Amino acid sequence: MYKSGFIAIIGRPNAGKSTLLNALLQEKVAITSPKPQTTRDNVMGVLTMRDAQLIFTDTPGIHKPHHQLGKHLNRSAYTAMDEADLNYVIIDVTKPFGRGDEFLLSRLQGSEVPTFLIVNKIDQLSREKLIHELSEWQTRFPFSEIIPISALKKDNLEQLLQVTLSYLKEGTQYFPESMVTDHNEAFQIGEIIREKVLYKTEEEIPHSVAVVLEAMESNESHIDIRALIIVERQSQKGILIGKQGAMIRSIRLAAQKELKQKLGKRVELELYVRVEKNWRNRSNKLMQLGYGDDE
Ligand SMILES: Nc1nc2c(ncn2[C@@H]2O[C@H](COP(=O)(O)OP(=O)(O)OP(=O)(O)O)[C@@H](O)[C@H]2O)c(=O)[nH]1
Ligand SMILES: [Mg+2]
Repeated sequence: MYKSGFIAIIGRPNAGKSTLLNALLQEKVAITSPKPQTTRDNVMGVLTMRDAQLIFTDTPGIHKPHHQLGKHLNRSAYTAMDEADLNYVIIDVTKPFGRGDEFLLSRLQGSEVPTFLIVNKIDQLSREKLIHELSEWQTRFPFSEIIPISALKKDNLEQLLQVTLSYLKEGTQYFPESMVTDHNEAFQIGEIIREKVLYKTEEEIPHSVAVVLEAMESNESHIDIRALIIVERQSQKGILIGKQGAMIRSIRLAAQKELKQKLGKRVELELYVRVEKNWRNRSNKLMQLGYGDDE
């Protein structure tokens, strides 16, 4: 019997959702970083097996929004959740249970699809503490399954897949075997550049940055890419460029290196920085950047 199903990966920011998606697919389709709210779009990842197809959707972390952008992020996660056959709620087990978790659980009340609790980052915890956390979580919500993993160390993922398969129903292969994600190359290139900004900058800058791919030209041996980095304030532009351009240069080199590996060609990357005041609260800007909503 061929099985298939849609699985939404949801949780609070920084829980390890995108790391889990990449680990399950054994391919990087979503960027990850230590900064919360790294993911801004739902990213689909298709895992095609001999007799099953699992279609995962990585989603932005659910949080209390302070901007239009934040509201859009939450809505993206809820949409994936509402369309799924199975939900993975992923938590960072090293963080104490709090109001954000309570809110997420309340949003799950009444859901008619099975919900797994994926207890992540177990590589950071002693066995005793883990056992304690697992028993606490058991009392908080009637999860269909509770599965401890380390997405980073790829620990217990086989078990997660086996249990997931046992919940999937008979279904067709929705996507061709060659399809791993729903986003095109341009999106992935912009995301890789944004990821380097997230790693190299601090405080409010990671949240204030958007990347737009302006031009891309390629031939057999190499590819020229021009991208614009948008920030919200002049002071952020200064930080991003750095002393004598040191910061932007280091972002460019890191992105170039990864892009070369990914695209298998020499990459010449040009980066510009522009200030767009308060873009995270301007719906026309959000639309332009692909963070708009239909409503
Ligand atoms: N130690 C440890 N770190 C992990 C594990 N999984 C993820 N991380 C780290 O946690 C941080 C956040 O990971 P992401 O995958 O970007 O988290 P996310 O849930 O997608 O975050 P948002 O997109 O912001 O909602 C990164 O620094 C990861 O390397 C794990 O199993 N163990
Ligand atoms: Mg993410």
